[in-house]
Amino acid sequence: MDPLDLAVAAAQAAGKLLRSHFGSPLNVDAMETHDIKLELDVQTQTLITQMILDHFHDHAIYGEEGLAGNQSSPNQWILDPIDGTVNFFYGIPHFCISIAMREHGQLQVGVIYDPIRDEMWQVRKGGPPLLNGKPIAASKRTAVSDSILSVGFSKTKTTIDSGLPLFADLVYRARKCRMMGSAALDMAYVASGRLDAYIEQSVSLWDVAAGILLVEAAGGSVKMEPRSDMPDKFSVVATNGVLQL
Ligand code: LIP
Repeated sequence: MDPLDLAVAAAQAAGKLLRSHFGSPLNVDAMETHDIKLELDVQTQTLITQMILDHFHDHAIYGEEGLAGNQSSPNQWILDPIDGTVNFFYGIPHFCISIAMREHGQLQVGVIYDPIRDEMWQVRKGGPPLLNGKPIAASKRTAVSDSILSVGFSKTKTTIDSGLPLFADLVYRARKCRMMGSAALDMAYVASGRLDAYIEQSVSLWDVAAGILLVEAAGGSVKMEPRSDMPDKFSVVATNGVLQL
């Protein structure tokens, strides 16, 4: 099976599971100051993992809810089963499934699926970025004063402290600043021209992997800097490619 078609099928199956639980009582695995971990996060990753390893027995899975498969494989799937888990828990219909695959470290396919709005973003390396089968492109706005931006604060006092000064600066300069709670959807919105930029001080690769391929294919640009103080965490600045931040 073609990896992109498999990623789309897995995202649709996961989306069906999430829709069936959305708005219902949920089993909470962990309730933290600025984060919530649901049993459904693990259940959904297990569903996606099973579908992938059924087709590609020897591939590696790297997901928010853990590792699976052959970790020394050059083919690695990067999964966020529910991006926007806190939104999901509170019944806010703004969350998604994010699936990416990379070969020898090079991103090859990316899928982001919003199961409530039934919006499926997909992209293959070198191919057109698509939303529900139609080509998309990043916006052309250059002036921050004309722009709408999304700023994320992540989950810790440290990341909030480091994000506040940036937010305090941009909120006066941009037309509007939003805080939407899903890094992957923020990236998809930049790729679709709905947002002109998305900035966050601390994300994991699974939050943004599919979005990186999508934003770059849509004419935008993504800067990822590893955080020296947090292993496997990155600061990210994704823009339409022309915005003068
Ligand atoms: C979320 C990100 C969001 C960030 C949250 C959290 P999760 O991912 O999408 O941008 O602000 O703190 O990291 O935990 O819902 O997969």
